[in-house]
Amino acid sequence: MILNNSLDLATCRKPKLLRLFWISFLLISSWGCVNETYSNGSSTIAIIPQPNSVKTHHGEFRFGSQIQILSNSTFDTASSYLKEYLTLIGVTVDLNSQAGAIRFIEDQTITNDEGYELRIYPKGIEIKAKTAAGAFYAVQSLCQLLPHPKQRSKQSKITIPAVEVKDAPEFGYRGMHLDVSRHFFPPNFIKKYIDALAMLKMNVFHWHLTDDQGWRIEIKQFPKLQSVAAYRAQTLIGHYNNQPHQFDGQPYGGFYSQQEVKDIVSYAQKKHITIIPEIEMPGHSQAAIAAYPFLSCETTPIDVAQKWGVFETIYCTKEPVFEFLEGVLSEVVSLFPGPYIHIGGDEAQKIKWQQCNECQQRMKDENLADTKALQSYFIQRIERYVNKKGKQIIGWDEILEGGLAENATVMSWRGFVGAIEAAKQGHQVIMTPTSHCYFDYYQSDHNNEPLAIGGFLPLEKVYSFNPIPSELSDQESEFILGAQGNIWTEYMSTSTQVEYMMFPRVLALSEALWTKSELKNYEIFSVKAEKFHNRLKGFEYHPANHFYDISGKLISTNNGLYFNLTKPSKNYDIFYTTDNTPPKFSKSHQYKGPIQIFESTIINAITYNKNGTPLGYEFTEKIDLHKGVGQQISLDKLPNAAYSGLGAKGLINGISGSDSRYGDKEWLGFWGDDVTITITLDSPVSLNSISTRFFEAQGQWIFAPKKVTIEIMDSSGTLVTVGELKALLSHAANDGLTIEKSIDLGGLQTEVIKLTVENFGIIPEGKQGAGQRAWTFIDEIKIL
Ligand code: TNX
Repeated sequence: MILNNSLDLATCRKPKLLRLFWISFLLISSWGCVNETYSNGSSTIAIIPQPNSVKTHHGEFRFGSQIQILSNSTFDTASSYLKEYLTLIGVTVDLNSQAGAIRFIEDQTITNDEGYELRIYPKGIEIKAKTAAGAFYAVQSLCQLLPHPKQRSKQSKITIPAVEVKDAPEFGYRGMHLDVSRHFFPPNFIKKYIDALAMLKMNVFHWHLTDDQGWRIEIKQFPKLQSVAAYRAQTLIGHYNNQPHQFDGQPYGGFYSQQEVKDIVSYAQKKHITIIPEIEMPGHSQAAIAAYPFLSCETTPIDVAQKWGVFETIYCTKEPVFEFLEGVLSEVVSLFPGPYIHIGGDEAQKIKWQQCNECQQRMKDENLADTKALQSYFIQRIERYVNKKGKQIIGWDEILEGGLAENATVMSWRGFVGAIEAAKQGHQVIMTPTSHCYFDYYQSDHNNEPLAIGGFLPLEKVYSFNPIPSELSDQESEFILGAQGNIWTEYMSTSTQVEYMMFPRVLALSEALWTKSELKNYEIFSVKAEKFHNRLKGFEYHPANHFYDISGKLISTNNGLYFNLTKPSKNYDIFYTTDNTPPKFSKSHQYKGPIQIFESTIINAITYNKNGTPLGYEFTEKIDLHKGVGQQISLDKLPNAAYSGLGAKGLINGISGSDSRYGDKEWLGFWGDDVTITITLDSPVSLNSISTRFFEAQGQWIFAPKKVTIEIMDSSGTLVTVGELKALLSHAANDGLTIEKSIDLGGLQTEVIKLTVENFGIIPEGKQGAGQRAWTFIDEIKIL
């Protein structure tokens, strides 16, 4: 066997000692050192996530109808994956022979355990890695250079260009989560999901197995978790915000048997994916309580939840609950060989604990100041048990409240704050902020998008994600293990919909986690992603395609206002009109550059392919040229990162956001904060009126502000109050709605306008999110 005998291509020096195999290999090859650094996504070397170094060379490797692969048992997962792939595309493989055109080589000098080197010569392919995982990732890169099964036509020869790839990941934790409680997905789909992660060199699958709406893992000691907790009587129809709530009347449910779990775990192991099971506690536990009412404080029977949200009934802190959970965890621990068990910890309402004698007694006995400390006691007890079983716990960032369990890893979802706090305390952190990682949010703000929970997370924003919070020192950053994307499935009842929400955003996440930030480039990525889209379809996935959707942006320059149209794909042209007619596939309607805006205008635009067939959504934007458009604006607080839209400028860009969705790029969201907005005009103007837009969706914790005060600067430079907007709250606003209010100013002159927007405050009892701070959502401020 020829194992440690390869070429140092980095320097293009020819080694002195070559075994016979390699001499003949080289003599006939036309390999030349081109050193062309990868720079263009449309090149044939389009790999996602982008590798550290790609150098193309002259020549290509040509596959025949048969090939030999030389490997050893260390690389079984990689070589058998490759064999399967090649077989799919019509190449017969002879594995473990004494020689091979494809050779796996163990190389202990590769520093990163998941790193690899892949060299494609005209006469053969060489894969070097230190570990099985590294070799597996080399194979993933190689497969992306090969056709996908549907692409392969029987006649054509398969060739791949000569290239040298040297690669290793930036982050060790590269994950995706899937909620199988709100909707259940069969074992075969879980495997298909794992397949997709493997293709993208992701290495963790976070399996959210229990929640209020269904318990999905067989626990042999507690059979009612299967017979009762795994099923709900019916499911909410439409969005939670639509009132009154309606239900489909259809029983729904399912669970994974322990045999199925074992099978999935071993399937994932072969793809170098660790599964982290999540058993939620103390909140999001209504399904288990429906099966065993003694688990709650009140012990009164309840149903498995039929709608979404946060529920007050949670596990009690009495002794039998811990016995139950330890019983559950003992079985879970034995099913999952990975190092972590996720114990939830999020969104636990404490009201029942406040009213429960046993919980109050527990607080006295344990000397706990409040119910946050009681939650901390709960998690710490569970942690001790899990640690005793040889595993570590992970919890959502609420586990920081009331004191963090000793060895816990924090999953930071409510932004970056939890991550910063945990890392500063020396705890490991997994990033999954809603702002960049919630793939249940809309990916396009077009009205035709399938119903989603809300929010707005387009591909480019995922791509821009940097898992390291800027507030951390280099040393503290070491605690950031990586990140994951979350797929909560309240609004995804089919696996097709899960795929639609997952792709292409998971491609962007994979690159944000694997690739060095200096090598990231969105333009190149989007070209590669468009190509990858066909590959996904070849594997029967159902990815979303927004590559031809147009987005527009108003730009204010010294020469006036312009409107810029862009789309992710570089293929095909945009056609547009400004007279509110549909754009034609004609030279006169072709977009060549930013459109100058002189008056209020409606822009219609669409992408046509070469034959004049429209692609993607039609784009329409109404620009309302009021006196504030393109002027100076500042805020005393940044909007929440998940709802930062176009930033302050978006409040005076002449464009109003959606009336029914607060997540688009026009709306700004502030969580619990008052905010002051200052608009400075180029020169004094006479003000007839000012109008503001707010969003209200009480079911999602969004309330109109308590009050808005409007001040203007008078000629002496003093700010004077000229109006107040009050009683903005709509009492019927469980439905999402926009509140637009205007104030008459009768021609007052000013250059500076200041709006102070006072947050609603704490959400009252009886409403979703009771006790939490309300959100304020603000859109266009029209100055007339
Ligand atoms: C918050 S993220 C939740 C989930 C919901 C999700 C919807 C987290 C720890 N809890 O229960 O499904 O929002 O986006």
